[in-house]
Parts: sequence; structure tokens; C-alpha cells
Amino acid sequence: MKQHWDIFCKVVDNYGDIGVAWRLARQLVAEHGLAVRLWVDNLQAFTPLCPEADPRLARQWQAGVQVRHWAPKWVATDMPAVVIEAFGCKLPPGYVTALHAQAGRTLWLNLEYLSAEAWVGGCHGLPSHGGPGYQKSFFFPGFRPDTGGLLRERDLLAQRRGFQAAERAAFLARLGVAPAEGALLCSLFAYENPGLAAWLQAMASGACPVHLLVPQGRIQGELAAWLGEVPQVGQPYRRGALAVQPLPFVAQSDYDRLLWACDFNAVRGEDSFVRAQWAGRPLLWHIYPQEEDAHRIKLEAFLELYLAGLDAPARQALGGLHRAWNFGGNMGLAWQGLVAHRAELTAHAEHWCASLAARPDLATALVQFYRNWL
Ligand code: TRH
Repeated sequence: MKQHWDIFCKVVDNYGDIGVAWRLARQLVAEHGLAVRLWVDNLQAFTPLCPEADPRLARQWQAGVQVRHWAPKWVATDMPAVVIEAFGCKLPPGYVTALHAQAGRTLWLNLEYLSAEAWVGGCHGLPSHGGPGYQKSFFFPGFRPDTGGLLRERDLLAQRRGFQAAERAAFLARLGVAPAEGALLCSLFAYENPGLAAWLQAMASGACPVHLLVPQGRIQGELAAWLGEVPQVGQPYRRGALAVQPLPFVAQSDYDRLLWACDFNAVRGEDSFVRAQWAGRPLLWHIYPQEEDAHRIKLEAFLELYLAGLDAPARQALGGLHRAWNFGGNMGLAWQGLVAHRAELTAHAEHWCASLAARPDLATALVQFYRNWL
């Protein structure tokens, strides 16, 4: 009989929490042979990532995962070998009572948000508390070797290389994207950002032609304001050297392909940020804003790791672009810097991707953590 794991996910806002939980659930099923129930409180946020899903169903199977609606009124259920509480979402009280009372023993893992900060390694894997029926521990994803690593499917990089060699043109044609010869193909996924206008202006008046793909999202208002019209999905809008093309919000697997197809990706939050790193292309991260500027420290911690090994001018260019995008600097100048160092930054992105991929992936690390606990 398959070992049974539960994952609980509360959708706070945006798609990051469910994006990570859904990706992890699929991988535990496909690569580790587990029976996984994914409990989601808001299935409306799930369907854009998985268009085959029906948000009205209390229970459904998607990609081998049993997807359950986490309804406010909890109904008793059997206890798993492992329960993952994604991003401190607080398990239902009835479930916790059942964990206490059960005859067996469950490993309860609090899966935390991703951070490149050095303190993460000291907290990863620490026990929290326990009872007769369970042991609770912290599990931290991360970039450093002393953390739980990053989500990465077993054949992801091979798939990406195959796509970039042979399938890219057909994929872009399917999306109705036809960049001009020699244009830099970029994608943009971001929160609202007052720096957008200056960035678009720099692309429009730059020497390098750019084709910018913008999936539907929170940046649309600022995009419409700069264009001076409400853009239609699928249609390219030309302004000088820039073509901007709004796209639909694509399924999660297609979003990977979009990142792989582009030369440069602007991403946000947690999951798209990691996926852009697996794309092996230079990226710009719009970090999720937090109180008291906590995100500034997180951004600098990532940049410290990511930029190491680059020559000073390229390091300044990419670091400067990140600071300008996240903290209101001059996006026009920052973009020019990026374009000037593009070749070096592209080689660096592949190198970074390969060095991360040399470490165990997060799903494998979770399974190993459970084995060691037993
Ligand atoms: O949606 P986000 O801003 O999520 C955020 C972060 O996770 C943040 O850490 C968290 O605290 C906050 O939510 C509550 O960005 P993220 O993490 O990149 O998640 C977006 C998901 O959407 C990711 O799985 C990729 C997916 N996606 C698609 O499937 N199709 C698309 O077209 C696009 C643009 C994204």
C-alpha cells in the first residue's frame, strides 16, 4: 500500500502558496510513489494553475493527486504518515486533535517560505513540539546546502534543454507570439510597480529590439496607462523598439515553457522566481513586499549568493536593476546596464542553474527527512 501524505494549503493572496503546494504534491506522487491529499481552502485560485480542475468539487483527482476542498467545517479523516502545513497555514483543530489521539505517529512539517538568508540553515529541520501521535518540525526551502533545497522535478532541466532546442518555435506560435528577427524576448510577471513606465520607455527608445510578453496579472493597470489604451490579450502593441504583447494567464506547465522560451524573465513572489532560475536565463525578481522592509534583507541575501562570481560591472548591472525595480530607482538606466552585460549574465544564469541542480531537490529532501525521522 502506498504511503499517505497530506498537504494543507491556505490561499493568502496571489498564487504562490497554491503554486508551490500543487507542484510539490504532483512531484511526491510522480517521483516518490506516495498517495497525496492536497487540502486547499480556495479552489478558485487553483484552477488558473490547473485548468482541468473543477472548483466546485469537494474531492477530485488531478495528476494523481487527490485534491480536497478544505471546507470550514472539518470532517474527521484518517491520519497520514506525514502532514505538511504549508506556510504556517494552521491545521484544522479537529485534525490536530486526531493527530494527538491516534495510535500511530505522524511527522508534521511546517513548510516555510523561501529565503536565501544565512540564518535559515540554523532553523531548518529543528523540532518544534510533539505529542504521543506526532512530532512537529520546521522545514525550510533554500539555496544554501544546509537547507531543504528547491522544488525541481527530476527531468526538468533535460525537458528544458529539449524544448529550447526543438519545441520553442511551435510553442510561441501556439501562443500567437511572433517576435521580430533578433528581438530580445522577455516575459513580465510582477506586482503593481511604479517603475514600469520608465522601464518600458527605455525599451521603446533602446537600440535593442524587445518583444515583451505579459501574462494577465496585477501589472495590467500600469501597462494600460503607459500604452494609453487597454491592451487586448494576444495583440502586440508596438512603441519604438518595443513590442508589448499581453497573454492569458497560462497553466502552470505552460508558464515554465514561457520562461524557457524567453531570453529574460521578470518574475515575482516565490514559485515563479524559482522557476525562472531553472530556465537558465537572466531574471529580475519582484519580491513580495513585507512589513518593515523585511523583503529588502531577503532580496540582498539572494543577490549576495546569485551575483557572486560575476565581474563587478555585470554584478552592478543586475544588482542595480533589482534594486531599482523593487525600491524605486531609475529603471531606464538600470535596463541599459542590463542589456550591456547580457551575454555574461546569460552564461552566469546557466551556471547558477547547474550549481543549484547539483543539490537534492526539495521533494527528495522531504522524503529523506521522513526516513531519517522514522
Ligand atoms: O502569486 P505570487 O505573487 O505568490 C506570492 C508568493 O508566493 C509570496 O511568497 C507569498 O507570500 C504570496 O504569494 C502570498 O507569485 P509566485 O510565487 O510566483 O506564484 C505564481 C504562480 O503562478 C506560480 O506557480 C507560477 C504560476 N503562473 C502560472 O501558472 N501561469 C502564469 O501565466 C503565470 C504568470 C504564473
